[in-house]
Amino acid sequence: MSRQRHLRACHLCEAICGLVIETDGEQVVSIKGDKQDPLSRGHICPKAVALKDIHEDPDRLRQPLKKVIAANGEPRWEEIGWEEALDTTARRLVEITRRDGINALGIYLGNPTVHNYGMMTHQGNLFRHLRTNNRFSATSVDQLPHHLASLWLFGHKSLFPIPDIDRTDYFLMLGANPIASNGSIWTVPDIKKRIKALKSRGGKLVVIDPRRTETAQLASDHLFISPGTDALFLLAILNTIFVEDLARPRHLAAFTSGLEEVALDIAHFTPELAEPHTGIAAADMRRIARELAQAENAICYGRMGVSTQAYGALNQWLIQLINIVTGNLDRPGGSLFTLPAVDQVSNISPGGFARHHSRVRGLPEFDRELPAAAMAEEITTPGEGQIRALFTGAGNPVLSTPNGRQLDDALEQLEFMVSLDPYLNETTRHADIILPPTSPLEHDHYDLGFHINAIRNTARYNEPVFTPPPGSLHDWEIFGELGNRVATLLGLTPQPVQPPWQLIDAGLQGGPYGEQGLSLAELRKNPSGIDLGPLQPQLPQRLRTRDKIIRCNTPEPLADLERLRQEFALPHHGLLKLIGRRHVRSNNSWMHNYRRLVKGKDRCSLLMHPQDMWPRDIVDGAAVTVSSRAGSLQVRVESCEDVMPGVVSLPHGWGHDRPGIRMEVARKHAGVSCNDITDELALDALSGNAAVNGVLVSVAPV
Ligand SMILES: Nc1nc2c(c(=O)[nH]1)N[C@H]1C(S)=C(S)[C@@H](COP(=O)(O)OP(=O)(O)OC[C@H]3O[C@@H](n4cnc5c(=O)[nH]c(N)nc54)[C@H](O)[C@@H]3O)O[C@H]1N2
Ligand SMILES: Nc1nc2c(c(=O)[nH]1)N[C@H]1C(S)=C(S)[C@@H](COP(=O)(O)OP(=O)(O)OC[C@H]3O[C@@H](n4cnc5c(=O)[nH]c(N)nc54)[C@H](O)[C@@H]3O)O[C@H]1N2
Ligand code: SF4
Ligand SMILES: [Mo]
Repeated sequence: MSRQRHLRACHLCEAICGLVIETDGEQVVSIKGDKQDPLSRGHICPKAVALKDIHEDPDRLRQPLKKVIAANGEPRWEEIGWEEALDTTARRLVEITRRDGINALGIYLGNPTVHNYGMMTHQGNLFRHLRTNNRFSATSVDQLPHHLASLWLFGHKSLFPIPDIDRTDYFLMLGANPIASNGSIWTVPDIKKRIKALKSRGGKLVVIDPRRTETAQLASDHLFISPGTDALFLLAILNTIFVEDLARPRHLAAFTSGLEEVALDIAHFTPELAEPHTGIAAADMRRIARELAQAENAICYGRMGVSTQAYGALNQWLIQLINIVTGNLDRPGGSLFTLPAVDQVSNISPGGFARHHSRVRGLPEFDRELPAAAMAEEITTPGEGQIRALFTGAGNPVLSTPNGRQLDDALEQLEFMVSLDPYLNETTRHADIILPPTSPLEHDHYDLGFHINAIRNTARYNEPVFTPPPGSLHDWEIFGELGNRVATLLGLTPQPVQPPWQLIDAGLQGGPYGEQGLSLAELRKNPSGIDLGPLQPQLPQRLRTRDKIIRCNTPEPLADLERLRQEFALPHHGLLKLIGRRHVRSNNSWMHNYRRLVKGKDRCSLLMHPQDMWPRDIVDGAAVTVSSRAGSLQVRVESCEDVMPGVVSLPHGWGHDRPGIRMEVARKHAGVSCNDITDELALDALSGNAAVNGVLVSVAPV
């Protein structure tokens, strides 16, 4: 019998569930939840089993590919050896940056980077030699506003207050659908059970969302909100708390300043002002403000829907101010900071904002990265600093960034592109070289990215399930190899590349639990993970601000109020607003190649309220054209009373029928890419984050 039982955390989403994986030789026999995991307690979702499919997928690349242009001009891919792939990549990157300057290199890193700890620890091995200003990542189509709010208020981009759902009485949730997403900037496996527990102990969950989502259906109360108007709602809540004298910062008062100024500056933003724009009655806003402020413990939390929209940074800042004035920050049953075993807050830079700007549109950097919405124009606009070579790693920006069609075209203009990715997909088809790493089950795992956002302090390390095939390289090894080649070409001395687990071991031993003996050896002995206890109040010590004070009167969002005031003084545009949606059997753009996840009814449809269909002569199931400033697409409409009238919803990450991709299952379930019509000019002007929600569109029968 070669049957073996392996313990491994799932890295596919932020819930980091513990898994028990049974194998027989090279085959995965079963994948189940690990009941011993102190965080996930046995929970898994349908994606966990897809780890087997990823591992076994015949389309997953196992060998580097090089693009060769045939005599008829058609591209063809040739498998090449690692030496040639790495040598060519290093040589081309150095040649182009020597000739045109360092900013001729663009870098885009996608979401799986943060789910793969070796990519986090080792990207610097390459990029410290290539310090370009043209760095981009999925951050600016996602959580950039959260980082800014944390930087401004708490002094570090990664100090995220985590909703303590298991101990709260009242939960106000905006623009999040954890039943589908399994939580985000909030590692909360088994959310359904936790919501049910909250309700059965008499607590309340109130969801504010333009769609009656799977989460909204479980909530005590759901209110539709018109996309992009949350800032008015949040201001009305905060304003009511001040006006009705409900503010009670409790222990936070001792190290918080500037609230009086905020109260004055927002006095104009009443529930009556918000009502016609949000679609929520002023009386409901007052009621929610009172309930939130008077609950013993309460949480205000907002995610993608309030982050990737025109007022993302203002929203995230307002959410934290609400948690502060109600005294619910740093309080059990409110939102607390974690104390992870490897403490990113102590190990990485706090981040900075607007220290330089993008060349073409003058958009601000955050944490040395520029908004992804500016990538295409930085490739196509001639002049000094134009991107001529691009490195993409674990990203699919053609499907995931606004106006992806424009980027799709722009990538063809590059002189050289290399992609660190296991698939030949919509983005990597433009590369000259694709470098495929080992499969997830072939490398070890420590969740450097998500223990920091978890509802309980825990730590878990797991060995690889399978031995990597001879000659294959992990993502971190590829970074190490490329880094050393680039260093040599630049006349520097190559450095030995330490495996990432050594860095984790050092991080554990030097971390907050190191003195109690936490080390990699301890984690190896406890492969289901070690429980480090519930989240604890840690303020003001945990703050990284000057003098350990939370300064609430942050100039940038306060100045942004003027933009809000002006926008909502304009007459209504009469267009529909496009929002996204997530499904538990999907994961952004890259998990559509596994039969068990895509089978069944086609999920890439446009949800539309019947009230919006009749006047346009649109019937259920019809093909419609959806148009925006950026472009148009055709898709099947699905009549749905769960979206707010005036709103249409289309998931992102589809559109797999482009020529030249090698993902056969995905191609058969192609769908359309929502980001063909999102707009690279639609941004949160304050942060530079893409506004992929609330895009103005018109819809007509085909
Ligand atoms: N199954 C699955 N899980 C995932 C992912 C996935 O693709 N599939 N992706 C992962 C990633 S990368 C992330 S970042 C997280 C995201 O995690 P979540 O933010 O929890 O997930 P979303 O489903 O994007 O939820 C956004 C919600 O905002 C609503 N919304 C849209 N516009 C507005 C608005 O203007 N105002 C308000 N109030 N609401 C609005 C939408 O209707 C939607 O319900 O999920 C992660 N988990
Ligand atoms: N309209 C709209 N657009 C959105 C969103 C939305 O809600 N609506 N959501 C946004 C959000 S939250 C995010 S995070 C972004 C995601 O945007 P991206 O990160 O750009 O895209 P993904 O779809 O996650 O693509 C991941 C890529 O990584 C590869 N990959 C997977 N695992 C590994 C690995 O271990 N190593 C390497 N080297 N590669 C790997 C996959 O093959 C795939 O090519 O999309 C954003 N775009
Ligand atoms: S919820 Fe997320 S972490 Fe848990 S099994 Fe599903 S994909 Fe994996
Ligand atoms: Mo994301």
